[in-house]
Amino acid sequence: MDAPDHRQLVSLLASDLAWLEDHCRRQSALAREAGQLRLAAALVRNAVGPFLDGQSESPVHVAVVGGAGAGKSTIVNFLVGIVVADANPQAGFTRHPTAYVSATVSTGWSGHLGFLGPLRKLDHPEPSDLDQDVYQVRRVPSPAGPLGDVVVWDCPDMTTWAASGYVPRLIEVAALADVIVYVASDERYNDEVPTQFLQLLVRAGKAVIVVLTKMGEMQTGPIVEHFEREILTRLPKDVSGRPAVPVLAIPYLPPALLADPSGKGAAHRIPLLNQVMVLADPAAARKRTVDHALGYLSSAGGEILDVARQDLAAMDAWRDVIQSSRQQFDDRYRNEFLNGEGFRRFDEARSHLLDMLELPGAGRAFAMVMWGLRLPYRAVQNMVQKALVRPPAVNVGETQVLSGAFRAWLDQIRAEAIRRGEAHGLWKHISAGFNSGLTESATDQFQTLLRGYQVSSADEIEAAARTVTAGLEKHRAGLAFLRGCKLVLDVIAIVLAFWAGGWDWPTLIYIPLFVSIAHQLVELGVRQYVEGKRSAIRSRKMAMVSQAVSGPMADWLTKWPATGGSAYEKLQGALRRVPDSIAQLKRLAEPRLRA
Ligand SMILES: Nc1nc2c(ncn2[C@@H]2O[C@H](COP(=O)(O)OP(=O)(O)OP(=O)(O)O)[C@@H](O)[C@H]2O)c(=O)[nH]1
Ligand SMILES: [Mg+2]
Repeated sequence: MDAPDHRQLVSLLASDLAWLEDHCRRQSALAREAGQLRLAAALVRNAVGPFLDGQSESPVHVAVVGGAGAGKSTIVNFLVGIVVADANPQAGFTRHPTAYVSATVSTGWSGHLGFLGPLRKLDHPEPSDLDQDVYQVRRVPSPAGPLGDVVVWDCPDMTTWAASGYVPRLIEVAALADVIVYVASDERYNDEVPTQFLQLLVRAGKAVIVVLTKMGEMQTGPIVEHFEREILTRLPKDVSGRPAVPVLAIPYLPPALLADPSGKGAAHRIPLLNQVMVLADPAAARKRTVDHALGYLSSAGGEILDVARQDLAAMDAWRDVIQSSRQQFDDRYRNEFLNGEGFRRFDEARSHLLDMLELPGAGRAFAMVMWGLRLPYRAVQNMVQKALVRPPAVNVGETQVLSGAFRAWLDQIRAEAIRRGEAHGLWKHISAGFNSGLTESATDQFQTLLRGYQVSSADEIEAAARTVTAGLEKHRAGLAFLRGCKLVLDVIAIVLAFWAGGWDWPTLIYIPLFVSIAHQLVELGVRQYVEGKRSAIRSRKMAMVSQAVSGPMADWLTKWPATGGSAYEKLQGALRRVPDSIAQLKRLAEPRLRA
């Protein structure tokens, strides 16, 4: 295993999760999700990172958590065996985590990089109501009883997810813990927020023991049963299926028992210790912690990232707005330019093609005669054309149409961003962008795309017009064949004229008439062929504008909110990296976990 490699991964993943947590904390509705992200980041920093670094599997960490005034500090004293923690009637008294370790246990684990995230280690004892992002490690005289190589953590309460100050302090230690002792008092054991927290811990694969406190002696049975029915049955299944969560009850004890946990209180202490010892075997506990943490991170990866669902939905909505307005841009180009554009270059190509079909060399005289015979026909044709065809409407230039359509496009999305401003921060970000240079940079981008398009477009039209005649210019045999056909048609026309008129004067009328009809047929064929090419170039131009202008422009606009170091850029980066980093960490840990 490459050390710097996994350290980089751990810190990248932890900082991505921390960024997402911060992003959630700014949206009050996402306080619970923020807690979830904090737990995920803390699992990475406090459990997975030290394990990959080869940290020793002991001491095992036991964290005592629960609602305010539930009796956590009291339970800590029972675990340690002597009164060490400040149990205080004021609910919410304990404000930062304190670790209790016996004098013989090493405290090297607290030196690990990133340990407990933002919490600073106090170097001398302070009262447990010090309300700061700190933790302390207190040495206690060798505990009375079997709890040797264990660190017992007294934690602040869990009463609201939104308590941005001290809830993260609790979550840091909960993530570190190999065993969690969840304390709930008789009156408050089904409070919503602590129960949600319990659910999250179980979901994250923590080994949990529930201790219900302060009920009357007679109430222990019914309360345990009620808790199991109401709370435990609603717990989520963790990665290894439904966890066995043992539930103990410690009734309301007289002060004398509280003051002497390992003596007078031993009857209540021993069953608790037994449960903890089952789960705190160093050989299994740490691997279980890390294995379950990685299992949780990979299976809940999507759920964790769900916090960004509103952002992603807003980005999808933005993309949809861009796509539909892009469609309007394309439609406007088609209606205002393409449909009215004649591509006159194709008219030239058509007359050139007709000229080519005339006989060359010695046949020239015959062609001239035919041309002469068609004089009346041409005169009539010119007259009809003049009478029927309206002068072509002035077609607005292509660049002008494209630029106008682009301005309309920007106006439309700007109006949309203003209209949706209240729906999500993304729209505000876009509106603000329009006030600070988005129009200008989008226009620059459009001009660049337009120039690229114009260069290739001119070439494209010329090339398409050339193909009208180029094929025949190359294939002389084909051209000769077509000329032959035209000659045959003319000859047939003349023969038909004689057949119809005989050697009489009507033949003099039939000959120019039939010859003109034959020529009209040829012209029709040529027109058909050239019109096919003309409509092909229309479709081709539409495709080119779509590919070279509106498509890339739409991409640019779609991506704009996630560029320039914006929050959306970071969000996208984090969302992309997180699942990947989790998978890599899992691969790195796998061999050691199975060893
Ligand atoms: N008499 C008696 N008092 C108890 C018992 N359990 C807890 N208490 C008292 O209840 C109060 C709160 O207990 P703590 O252990 O401080 O509770 P906590 O969960 O640590 O509370 P915070 O740190 O304030 O969240 C303290 O005054 C304890 O002495 C008990 O079984 N009997
Ligand atoms: Mg306390």
